[in-house]
Order: sequence, then C-alpha cells, then structure tokens
Amino acid sequence: MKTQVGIIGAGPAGLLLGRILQAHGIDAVVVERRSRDYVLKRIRAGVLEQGTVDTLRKYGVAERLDREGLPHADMKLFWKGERHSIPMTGEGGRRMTTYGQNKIVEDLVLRREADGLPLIFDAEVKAIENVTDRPVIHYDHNGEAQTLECDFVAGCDGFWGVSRKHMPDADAHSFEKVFPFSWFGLLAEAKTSTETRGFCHSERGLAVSSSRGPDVSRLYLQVPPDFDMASMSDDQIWDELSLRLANQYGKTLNRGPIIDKAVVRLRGFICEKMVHGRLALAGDACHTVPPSGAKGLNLAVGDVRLLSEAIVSLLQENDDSKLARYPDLALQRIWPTVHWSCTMSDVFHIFPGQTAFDTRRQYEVLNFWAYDETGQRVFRENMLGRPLPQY
Ligand code: FAS
Repeated sequence: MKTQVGIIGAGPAGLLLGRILQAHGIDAVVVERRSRDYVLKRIRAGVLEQGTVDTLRKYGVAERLDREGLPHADMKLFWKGERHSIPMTGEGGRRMTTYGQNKIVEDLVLRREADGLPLIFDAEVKAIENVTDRPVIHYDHNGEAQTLECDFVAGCDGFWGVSRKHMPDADAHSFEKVFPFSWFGLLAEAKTSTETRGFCHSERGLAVSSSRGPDVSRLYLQVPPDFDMASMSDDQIWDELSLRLANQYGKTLNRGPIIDKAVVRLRGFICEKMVHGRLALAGDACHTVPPSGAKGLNLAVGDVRLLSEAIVSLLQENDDSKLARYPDLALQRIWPTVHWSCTMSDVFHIFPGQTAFDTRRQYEVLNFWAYDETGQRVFRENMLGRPLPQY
C-alpha cells in the first residue's frame, strides 16, 4: 500500500493530524495497534484549553463538543479546611472546557470513517525503514506482515510506541522525572457536586474531582507508585475520596457505580529529538506530562497544529524549512507546560518523608495562587494554556 503520510497511532494526535492533512488535500493512512473498541473506550484526559476547542471546531469535529462540553467558570483549590475559587476566564473570553478525550477520539474516528479514509485497527507497527528517504512502515495485521510506503511518517504512537526508537540518539536528547507516586483514576456514574469539585491538597495525599458530563464524575487519588487497584473496594475508594475531598469541609461527595479504573505513574518526560529525515514525533510519543496540570492532550494538539503545517509545506511546496523549525517551536510550549504540570504535582502531593516545613511551603504557593492577584493570574494563564508559537 502507498500513501503520502503514514500516521502511527489513532490517539488524539494521530487522528487529528489525519483530519488536518485531509483538509489540506494530503492523503494519509492511520495505523493503530489496538482494536477499534479498545480505542473508543479508553478513558483519559478531559480538560480542554481554548486552543484545542478552537482547533476541533476549525476542522469540523466539534459538533458534539459544542453540545456536551462543560465550560469551566472557575477552578476550585482546597487545602487545610479552606476552599477557594479562582476565576478561569482569560483575555478574549479564553476558558477551559470539560469534554472527555474518549469522545474526541470517537468524534475523529467517526468522521474519518464517514469520509471513507483509511484507518487500520489491530495493526501493530513493528519497524520503519528508510526513515531518511522514502519511509516504509512495516506492520502486522490479521497475522500477516504488511508494508505501507510513504512520503512521510508521523509518529503519534504515545510514550510506549515504536517511533521514538527510530530517532537516532533519542536517549541523549531525552529528559525524565518520575514522581514517587501514581494517580488512581476513576470514572463514576455520580453527579459532580460543585461543592466538592476541584484540586485538593490533604495530608492523606492529593484528590481531584471533576465532571465528565451531567451525571459522570472523573476522580483521582494519589496512591503509592506500586498501588494495586484490587486492594480497595469501591466503598473504600469512596470513603477515601470523602476523607480527602469532603469530610473536613462539611460536604458530602455524591457516590455511584465506578465504571472505569486506571493507575498511571506520574512522570514528566521530553524527547527533544522530534524530527529525523522523513519521520517526526507528536504528542505523547515525544513528551509525557504529569496529568496534574491537565495538559497532555492539549500539548498533543499543539504539536499536531505545528507538524501539519510543516508537512503541508514539505509535500506541497517542497519546502522543508518549517519541518526543521518544528521541534524548536513545539518545545517553546512543551517545556513551560511540562514545568507547570510538575509544579502542580509538587504543590498538591504528599512526598515520601515530607516534613511540616515542606507542607507549609506548599500552603504558601496555594495562598499565592488563591489570594494574591498576581498569583491568580499566574495560575489562570498556566491552566488556560500557553499560546502556540508561529512559524
Ligand atoms: P496516545 O497514547 O493517546 O495514543 C497513541 C496511540 O498509538 C495509542 O492508541 C496506541 O495504541 C498506538 N500505538 C502505540 N504503539 C503502536 C504501534 N507500534 N503500532 C500502532 N499503534 C501504536 N492528559 C490530560 O491532559 N488530562 C488528563 O486528565 C489525563 N489523564 C490521563 C490518564 C491516563 C490513565 C493516561 C494514561 C493519560 C492521561 N493523560 C491526561 C494524558 C493523555 O491524555 C495523553 O496526553 C494523550 O493521550 C496523548 O495523545 P497521543 O499523543 O495521541 O497518544
């Protein structure tokens, strides 16, 4: 099979890239190792920056988002018995919107299928040949070895994907911090009460409560790095969430059936080697962000906006100057965003061996974000997201 752009991975990065390239008249094939059912059911992110919402609207895949997305008027921070609301509307009406990543992926898959464009599930990419010339993707599908000849390959295959392995000396250009704890992510059929929604610092560890729809809550608990999901019953999970998010504030957490559970280790990771020949990385394939800042998906969208421009220039104008600049421009937004997510991780979590002194320093940052005008602006501008650099 032949195409102009081979896209590895049908996550938000790969699917959105396919949609943008299609809008510019460039053919692409998306190759995804998991089943269609698995990809559509995977619960992950859910807080969208304005730039992400605007991009999905621009490329005609925001109809359900506009119907079901929940705008964030404020962000609630609570700690030591205090709860504080930070207004979250930026200049020009910029704001955050809650809409599940699984719905974005479904909207993009359905659009691609409706347009009759190639999207191959259950197809694991094993290798990429001739990366510097006319790349060939080798993948297994239905037990048969297949090849896809391309003019360009976009590695949108996430942190554990195969693309980054084809970047020469990627390790020498990679930076990583692994936090000494994980997040236990939950999806529950329970209405999110405005009284318990937000980011919570507690001496038992972080807890987060947000909404994924009128009767669906997305909740997170800080847990040890080697946490076993089977070690807590659903009642124990709700009791722990209540202890952190509600009891000391005299509030009640709405409970309901827990419909999805996942544990994700908190790490910050950036591979600065994002282009080699006719291969480029985007999204979690080149950076992983601690979910504390709700940025991973939004960063992936920014990468794809920049990479798509570079690919269009290369394939339609034979101009590779934007491709050469893509890593630098993307990193101008990736590093500050990863730094912000790591800062949120530093402030809201309880670290092994943490002293009362450390806790008081965390309180000082929370006071600055909640009660100081400059601090509120710092918090708001970082949560609303960095502007995307322009070529
Ligand atoms: P993805 O990992 O989403 O997609 C990569 C795709 O490539 C996958 O479908 C994978 O199956 C496929 N693939 C991998 N190897 C392949 C191969 N060899 N051949 C073919 N296909 C291959 N971010 C937030 O902003 N907020 C959150 O609240 C949040 N919560 C998260 C919770 C969890 C449990 C996890 C794991 C992540 C969370 N994230 C969150 C981050 C997450 O949303 C990512 O940033 C986002 O999925 C990035 O999208 P992609 O770059 O497309 O990568």
